[in-house]
Amino acid sequence: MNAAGRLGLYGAGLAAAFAVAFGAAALVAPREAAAQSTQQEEKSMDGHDAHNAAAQGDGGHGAQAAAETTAGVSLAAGGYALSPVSAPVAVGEQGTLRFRILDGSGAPVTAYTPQHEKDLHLIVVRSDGAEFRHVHPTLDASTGTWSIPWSWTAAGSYRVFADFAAAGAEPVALTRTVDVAGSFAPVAPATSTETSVDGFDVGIAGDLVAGSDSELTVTVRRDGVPVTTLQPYLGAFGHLVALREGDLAYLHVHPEGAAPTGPEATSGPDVRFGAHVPTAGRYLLYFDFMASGSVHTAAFVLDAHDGSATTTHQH
Ligand SMILES: [Cu+2]
Repeated sequence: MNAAGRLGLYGAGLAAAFAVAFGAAALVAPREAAAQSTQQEEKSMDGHDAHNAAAQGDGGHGAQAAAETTAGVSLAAGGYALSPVSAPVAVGEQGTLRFRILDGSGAPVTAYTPQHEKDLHLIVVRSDGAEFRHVHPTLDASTGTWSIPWSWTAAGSYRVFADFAAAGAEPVALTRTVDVAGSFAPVAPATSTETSVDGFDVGIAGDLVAGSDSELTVTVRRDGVPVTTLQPYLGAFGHLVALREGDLAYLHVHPEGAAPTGPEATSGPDVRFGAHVPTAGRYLLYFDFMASGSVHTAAFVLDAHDGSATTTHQH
């Protein structure tokens, strides 16, 4: 499919909410949203002195650089902050993971705009990329406290990401570190484009090019047979979270294909994504999909190439 067709599909497949939802994060993938983010960034800079100062200090290029290096790596952004995260302190301890989102005055946020059918997406991953979880906690609207039953299965230093849009505000992804006592042997992520999960064989194809829009295609098979019965999950046939190795900068990548037409709709075996990665280097990718009535997560590791090294684009 040519670029124009792909963009068209993209526009049709993504609800307007997607563009609004992810317009603020320069890291984020959708082409449409990426284009929009530039405009919104300019607008938002008027209200953000620090951001403005950073931009001016770098001859006008700082805004882009600052946005690309800080998205999803801070506990405060966009006028909101992630409170300290309360969770069990040791492996195996049954408890609750709790936190609040605070506004600029320190008051807990109790009203949100749903993104992909949820008010808040919680991503938890160990610093080495292992132990990934993508879950949806419950909001106590009277206190603004988010909570979810929780226990750790492995020790280590974890990053917790809250991906949300407060009512009337741009979406942000805020993050904190939570340490879980005990010894752990970190896993060095090696490049991986094929994996097996819950009886499904899942592969990812495509080149990640720093600073460019890259198309990634995930393919799901079972016993060698393409799976064409992928089910809608959170308004799409799959969700892809990408984290940059090193600082775990957070990218929520979204499907390029048409959205499910209803709860009975099915798709597969391919799910396509648009990814915009800010820098060369290694990325940890987590593909959540629904099949046979339950959610599965396939993990991949891809290296992004330096954009300047690629002079021609081949398809
Ligand atoms: Cu989610």
